[in-house]
Amino acid sequence: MKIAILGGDGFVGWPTALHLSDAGHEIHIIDNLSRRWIDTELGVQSLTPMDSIQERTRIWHAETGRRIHFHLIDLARDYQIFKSWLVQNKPDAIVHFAEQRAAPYSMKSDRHKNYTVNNNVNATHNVLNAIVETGIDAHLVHLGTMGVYGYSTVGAAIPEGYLPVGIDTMSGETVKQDILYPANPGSIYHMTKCLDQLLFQFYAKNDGLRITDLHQGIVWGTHTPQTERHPQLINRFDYDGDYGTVLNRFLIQAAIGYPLTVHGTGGQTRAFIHIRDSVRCIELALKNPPARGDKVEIFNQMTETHRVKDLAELVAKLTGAQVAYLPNPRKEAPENDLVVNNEKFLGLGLDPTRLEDGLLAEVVDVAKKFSYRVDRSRVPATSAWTKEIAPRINRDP
Ligand code: UPG
Repeated sequence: MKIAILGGDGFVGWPTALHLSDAGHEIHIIDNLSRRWIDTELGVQSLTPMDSIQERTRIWHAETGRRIHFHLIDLARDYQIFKSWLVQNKPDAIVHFAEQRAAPYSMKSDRHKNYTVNNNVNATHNVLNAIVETGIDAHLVHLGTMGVYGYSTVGAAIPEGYLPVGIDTMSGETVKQDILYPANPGSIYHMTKCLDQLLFQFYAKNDGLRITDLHQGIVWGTHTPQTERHPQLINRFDYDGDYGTVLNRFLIQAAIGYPLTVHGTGGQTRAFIHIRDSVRCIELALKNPPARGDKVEIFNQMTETHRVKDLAELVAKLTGAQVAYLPNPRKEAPENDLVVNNEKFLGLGLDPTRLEDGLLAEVVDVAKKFSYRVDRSRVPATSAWTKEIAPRINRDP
């Protein structure tokens, strides 16, 4: 297949590009390199030393003989350029990662809220609009989030996208209907992914677009077999208070002797997936497109659930790190249960990497190896969800 990877320079986009290139597909990365600009804005850098995208693709070609093409396009702004690109290249599939993906970054200030909404919603709408306008028959695979469901304690498993409900009619009958699971975002970033869902529903219904939305859990790890082929193919690894996700943050904190930053009681239960499984799931989704006229296909892209507190204790046990229970900078339920249905990917053959299989190797290989690159002052979470929460954040555990 000829596949366009929008946001192919990012944390999940880059290993996906390599994985799909390795599997024999023709890969075109479209990216505005915004993630690199945000590093500059925040004054942080990836834990792992990352080369330019051009250098990365050059090394991949030298290693494998395969080419990955790079196109500098801003999807939220350069609609006409993207449309022309589609007409010229006619990809069979488009994988869409091109969104600002950090909840804390999206909550930093009014400017960051506006940026996240404008960037994410425009990018998604421009992609859908351009597919219809150019008439290309590309399957769109979007990286969504488990965060669209929210984390309320209803005590029932979260289905894959759609909730079967019975609606009582005026004539006293009960009509069965599948509705989109009620959206319950916990940040401006997560809210943009809820808005994306509605855009997908409309374009699938109105224009018959073939769309798959992947509701992904929190990714941990950094390597895939392809990124390990050469030091310059290494994936990025974020540890800072805005972009670092919880388990990767705990791993690097343990490596530098920084108390593990648990928000509140750590009773929050979340869904997780290893980066290796994430790229495999995207390949499985590409191989199993919905038919034209079908409803949006939704998968829950996660493999296990854990409480934040249990993860901290596990990392502490493995490494001897201290655990710090800090005031929570976020507005979220202090405790929740979470049961997620992920039968579809398991049914398609996904064999998950379990936390207990890979955790220690990641600590040793990545966190310890590159710990000399950590700026400790960037570890605390400084982005508060509300003005009332801001003064309560303890910046130095
Ligand atoms: N948390 C801590 N300590 C930390 C960081 C986070 O206790 O140092 C808590 C946080 O309060 C939350 C949970 O851990 O309860 C998860 O936070 P985080 O790992 O930052 O995940 P999300 O904010 O849910 O976002 C990540 C990705 C996002 C993706 C989502 C998938 O950034 O792109 O959509 O995971 O669920």
